Amino acid sequence: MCSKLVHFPSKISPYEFTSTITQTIETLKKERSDSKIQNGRVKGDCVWLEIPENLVLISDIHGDLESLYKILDEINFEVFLANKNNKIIFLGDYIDRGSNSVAVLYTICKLKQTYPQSIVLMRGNHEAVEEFPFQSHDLPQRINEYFGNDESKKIHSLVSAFFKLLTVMTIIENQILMVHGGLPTYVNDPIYEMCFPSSRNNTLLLLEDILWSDPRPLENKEWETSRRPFGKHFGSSITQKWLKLVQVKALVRGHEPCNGYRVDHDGMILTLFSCKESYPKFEAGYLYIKNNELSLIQDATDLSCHVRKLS
Ligand SMILES: [Mn+2]
Repeated sequence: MCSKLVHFPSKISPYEFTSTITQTIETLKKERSDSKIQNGRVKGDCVWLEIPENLVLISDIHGDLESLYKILDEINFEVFLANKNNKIIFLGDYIDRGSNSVAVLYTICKLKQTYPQSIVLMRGNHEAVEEFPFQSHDLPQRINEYFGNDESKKIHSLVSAFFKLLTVMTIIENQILMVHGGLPTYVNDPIYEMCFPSSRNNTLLLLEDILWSDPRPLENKEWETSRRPFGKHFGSSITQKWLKLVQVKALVRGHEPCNGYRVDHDGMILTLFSCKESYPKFEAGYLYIKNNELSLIQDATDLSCHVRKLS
């Protein structure tokens, strides 16, 4: 157990959970309306950051509280987050599959509450079930088990409102681009569209690819249909186009189990995966990199040297 996570009750009351999510919703709304975070800007669903002093990237957690606590302990999170020039960026998929989705949600909200300038919470496909419904989504059941039938409907709709405020793309200027799943294969100026959506349809098309797609080594085609219910498989020509458009050296994303990390598309993509509980055949990892190291990287292969695996 992570002994240092202040004010963490062993059993979260419905009131404590509800007020924490509500406060986090207010924080995220304010961040969007102010268009800013320490050393960065928030525009629509995008966050732009200068290079942080120290950067930690945490990918899929899927209700695995133990892995999340291990990472927070390893990085000495209280000291790390007290410095507003440091950032922890979460790549989404906080819930489902693991045994402790409720406590994971509570923890990430508590972190955002306590250190609003140092935490970026991104959206994963598991946080967008209303837009892209799929089977094997167990959050409603977990909420029901934890808080009981009377409270669960109200709590679930509050959590859904929180999910809609999570951002979907983070850019560390001139260095890396981050999304949960993959890169959109269309729309003329996708970045502009993400920041200033022209229509809900366009936004949904982009959102589907960003939250659901996976990179594959495709030859002679830009993309193909995915094995998943949504999104696509995108090839390296799409990745190349995006890295040039955004002027960054690599894409970092999660969404696929691997042994902590995997490098794709000739060193253009780093896939990170940060949980173990529901994926015992894989390893969990997170990225920890200092500003001088980040400015020196050439590609995702260089970035991968800074992945730390959980024991
Ligand atoms: Mn995912």
